[in-house]
Amino acid sequence: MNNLSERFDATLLSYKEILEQPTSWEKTIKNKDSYVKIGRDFFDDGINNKIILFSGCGSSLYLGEVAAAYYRRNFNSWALGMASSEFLANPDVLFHKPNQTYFVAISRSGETSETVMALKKAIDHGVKCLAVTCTPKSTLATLGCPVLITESGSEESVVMTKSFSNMLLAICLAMNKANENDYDNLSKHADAIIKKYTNQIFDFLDKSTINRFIFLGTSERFGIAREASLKVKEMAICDSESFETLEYRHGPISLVDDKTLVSCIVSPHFRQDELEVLEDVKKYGGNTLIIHEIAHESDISIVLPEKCTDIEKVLLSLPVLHLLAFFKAQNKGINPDKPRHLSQFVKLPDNDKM
Ligand code: F1P
Repeated sequence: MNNLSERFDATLLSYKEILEQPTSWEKTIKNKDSYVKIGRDFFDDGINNKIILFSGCGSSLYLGEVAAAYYRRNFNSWALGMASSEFLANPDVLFHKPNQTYFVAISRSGETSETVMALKKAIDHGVKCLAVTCTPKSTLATLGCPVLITESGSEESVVMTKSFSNMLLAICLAMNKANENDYDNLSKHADAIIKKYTNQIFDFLDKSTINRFIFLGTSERFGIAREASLKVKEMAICDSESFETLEYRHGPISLVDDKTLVSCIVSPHFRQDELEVLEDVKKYGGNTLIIHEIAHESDISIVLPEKCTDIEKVLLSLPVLHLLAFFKAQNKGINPDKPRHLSQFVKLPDNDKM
């Protein structure tokens, strides 16, 4: 990676935080027992047919969507990720069954107005709640419900990268569906993937004139696609969208041209159908990036270790997608540490009144 670091600013904070993911994950995994303890009382407390609503804003919303899909898969029970503002606009609709509804509020800062207010509303409605944050002394963490704290995910950048993956990891650990040795090699794999693909991603963006980014995925991977799309907007100020993979054919594919990059985080549960969408993209002259455990014909093929569990593969897809957004920013001469119009969290003007 040495000569590459002469071609972009490797001293940037967001780059440092993207690369810190493997070591920070190790720290989060070491806290497994404390997460499992909190998670047992919440996710696995023996109450059947409950509905879990994950709430957040921006990246934390997409993280909630990934967590909800992971919960649905593992508990055969219903869960949804929703924007915190929905709970402010429709509290009586969403909390109409307080005995069956559980609520998870996710926020890196623990200060985002909508998420703090949504948690207060859930508590007021008598719903069982859990908070997830990287900031132990935040408002969210001190409202009185149990809290999953992921301090190793805390970051200085405005744009969320390692906070997302570490909070996701903590939530998955809290659900306690892993086998004894799962996650043991996760950090090593992440390091290897970053080392293997950094140059390739940089070179591809350097040589091409991509100006439209599309991210596709299903279930957990759809939440990742939404997050990857947000990274490109925030870091590189570039048009980007995300879709459930097969939805892409229902209209949006009409925009594909040689300046379009369609990235798909391919699911082992839906591989063939997703790969066929990418073949269509190629047919219409677009570029493709495939993240999967088997190498496939594409402009960039990121191969994940086959032996990892499904959620490990989901986590391993994040650093390369972060790098894609980061390098596009560098390629456009934009500083991703100073994203336009954005701050670490959004505080509404009437925050204190609510
Ligand atoms: C959520 C968030 C970020 C976003 C931003 C404003 O923050 O929406 O995802 O990048 O600039 O805040 P939080 O609630 O997770 O702290």
